[in-house]
Amino acid sequence: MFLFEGPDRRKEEERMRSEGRLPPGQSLTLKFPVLHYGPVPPFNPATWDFRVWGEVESERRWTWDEFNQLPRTRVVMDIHCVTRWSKFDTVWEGVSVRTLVEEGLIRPKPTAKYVMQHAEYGFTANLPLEVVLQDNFLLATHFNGEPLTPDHGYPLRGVVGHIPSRPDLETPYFWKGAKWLRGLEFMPADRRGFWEQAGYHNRADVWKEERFG
Ligand SMILES: Nc1nc2c(c(=O)[nH]1)N[C@H]1C(S)=C(S)[C@@H](COP(=O)(O)O)O[C@H]1N2
Ligand SMILES: [Mo]
Repeated sequence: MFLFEGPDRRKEEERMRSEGRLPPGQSLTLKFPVLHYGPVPPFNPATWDFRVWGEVESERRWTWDEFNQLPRTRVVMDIHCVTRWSKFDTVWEGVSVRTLVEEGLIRPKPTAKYVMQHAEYGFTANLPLEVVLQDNFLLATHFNGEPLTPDHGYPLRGVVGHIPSRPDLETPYFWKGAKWLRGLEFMPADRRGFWEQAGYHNRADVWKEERFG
């Protein structure tokens, strides 16, 4: 993956290492690799919806048009894949779950402790609620100023990454963001998602190299 990226890659990698932004065991890529299990799903804006259910005061369902009326947020993050590539200063736009909670658009019950992302074809990814409410987790529609491409999750995906100015935020590996996202389930207890059931680490902290469970 790294052989043909030229001399810029190594220079950039050294810079990130010296700035303390390269987690252990990771290499910088200038590309944006595509990784997922199964096919890329079609998108039909007339039938697509986004649902919120489980440990919430009232369940929610937004159509694609309605989802696009929600308050929007832009986040710049470094993303770290468990397969050892890292991509720096990636720009994401979309909807912050924290904002939805602050605006009362989602009202988690006090019993809500974990969140499952539910994507097309039954793909799932679990995170603690406290991580989903952090500034480094976003329901993203856009990458680097453009709508997501189909293979990166169009029209909507979860993303989680590292904000260099926010070392206080827990940073899980990038698989903890589900592409082709269709809903969030608020849960009283943890359940393992797709890759977590397949042997990957449940918490997946990049700085602790929590790759496998
Ligand atoms: N729906 C879905 N989302 C998914 C996956 C998947 O298999 N299905 N794989 C995860 C994994 S393992 C990774 S590393 C990232 C990769 O995202 P990318 O293809 O945009 O680089 O997506 C995550 N989200
Ligand atoms: Mo992955």
